[in-house]
Amino acid sequence: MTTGLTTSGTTTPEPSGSSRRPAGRWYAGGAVLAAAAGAGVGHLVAGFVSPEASPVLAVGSTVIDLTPTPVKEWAVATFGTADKPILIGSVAIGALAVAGMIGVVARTRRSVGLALLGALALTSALAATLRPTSIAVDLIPGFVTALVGVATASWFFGLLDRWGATAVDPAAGAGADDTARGDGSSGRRHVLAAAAGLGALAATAGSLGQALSRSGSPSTVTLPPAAEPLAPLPRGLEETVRGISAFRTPNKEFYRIDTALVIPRVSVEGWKLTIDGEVDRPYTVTFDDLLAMPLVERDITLTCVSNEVGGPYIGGARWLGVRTRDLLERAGVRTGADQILSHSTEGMTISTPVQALTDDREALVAVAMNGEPLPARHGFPARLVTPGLYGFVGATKWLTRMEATTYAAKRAYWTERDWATDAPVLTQSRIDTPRGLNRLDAGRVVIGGVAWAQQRGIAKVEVRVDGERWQDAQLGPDAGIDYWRQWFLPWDALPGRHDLTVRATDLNGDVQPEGRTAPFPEGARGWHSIVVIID
Ligand SMILES: Nc1nc2c(c(=O)[nH]1)N[C@H]1C(S)=C(S)[C@@H](COP(=O)(O)O)O[C@H]1N2
Ligand SMILES: [Mo]
Repeated sequence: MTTGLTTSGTTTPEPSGSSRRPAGRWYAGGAVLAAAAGAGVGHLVAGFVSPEASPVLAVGSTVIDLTPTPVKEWAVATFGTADKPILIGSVAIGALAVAGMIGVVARTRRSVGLALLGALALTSALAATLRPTSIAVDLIPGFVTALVGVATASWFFGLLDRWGATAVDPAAGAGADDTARGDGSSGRRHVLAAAAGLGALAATAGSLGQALSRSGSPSTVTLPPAAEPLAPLPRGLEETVRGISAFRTPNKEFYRIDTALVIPRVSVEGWKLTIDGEVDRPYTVTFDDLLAMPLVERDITLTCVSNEVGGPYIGGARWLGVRTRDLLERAGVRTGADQILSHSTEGMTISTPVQALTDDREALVAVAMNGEPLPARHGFPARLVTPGLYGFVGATKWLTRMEATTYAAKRAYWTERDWATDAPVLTQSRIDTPRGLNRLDAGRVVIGGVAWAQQRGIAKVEVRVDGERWQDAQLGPDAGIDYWRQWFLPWDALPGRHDLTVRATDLNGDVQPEGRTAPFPEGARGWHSIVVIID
């Protein structure tokens, strides 16, 4: 009689022979490897059916969707663009840790453990279907993960059990020094080989899946020239003022903000843009149809509403695209519709006033950025660019549908998360050089930066050193009211600690307000101020 069978009902009797099983850590390790193998194969399958539905990514995306806005803001502010790798890493480590604990359970309660492991994997299928963008096939990677995870775990646990049964005292030493016993040592070798196999399966399947979801499109498209080309952008101040933002932001340095954990890889062949909803003549165009429409060039500065005063989420580019006005006129937006709800291939929804997409500002469905097809991360093959509005209400990437509707009838992704419904870009200015807290030598220092007030234009930029009077900065070249202005002011710096502050005035004569507001819900206000130390 084992003690397990003689104890009272409060303890569940262990299955016979359980005391001869290897220690719990072997089961924990096996469960971790099985979970990794499951996730790896799930990731590979997702590469074929739906990259977004990869188990870890699906959970990560759902975490993003469910995260309260202030926490999201904090994550962007703290981790910048590293926020996504950090999130993916945390989800993966968390899931593997849970799998490890389940492994310990599975040592004595096999079916409970396997069921828990399956449930863990199925949360990723659940997460994938909870996404606003989900499609039926999104269930597949999670199910495959569960299937492979449970099957390999059950197989591996079986090896452990058998090893335990054949070794003389595996529970004590987990078979550590049973080399003298033929059975025990071959059991141990079996187990280690199986573990290595599971690890290899996880790594190979995972990296194949990664390669698959990366492969896709851009590069191959050739774009026709603009029907209305612009003169080349004037030379910017960056050639003379060191440290100032380039007048035109190179694509590689352009900020990226979106909720996509994997950059959608959209192939032009399959891509379509549909214009429907409250319109008289709904229609759908292919990429070639779009390129056959008159293409115009526009210099537009794009800004994120989450940009803090002095922050980096802004860039200026020359966009090539079709006027949204032309596209919407062809469909005939009905009176009464006040919102265009744009949809992206990965399910984002962004609301833009019909007014902003049909008036003289000439918003675009852009296909090129700075002379190249849109990079995948910036919305290939087509995106919305609306001058004067923050990106979250006018710059839908991976655009695939523009639905005419009303603000009363439909709410967009960010609106549901309490951001402003309509958000014109606020006048702002930023000191790029010197950098805050820099130490500099006394003498001539050039203070420089950028200022923007899309749709209104910059009239004046002023700089204040400590408590002195405001001095007018010199403005750089002008590329229109929708584009930022560079500015600079030479300064004879004396030793000591100095506060430098900048403020801009728009062409309406409105001075940028001093009082700070947080980016949420409609953009940050306030003057950018830095401290420099002069030696
Ligand atoms: N599909 C999609 N489009 C999107 C977003 C997104 O999350 N998904 N984010 C928007 C936001 S908040 C901004 S600021 C701009 C940023 O564009 P960029 O990444 O090209 O700079 O894209 C907008 N378009
Ligand atoms: Mo944004």
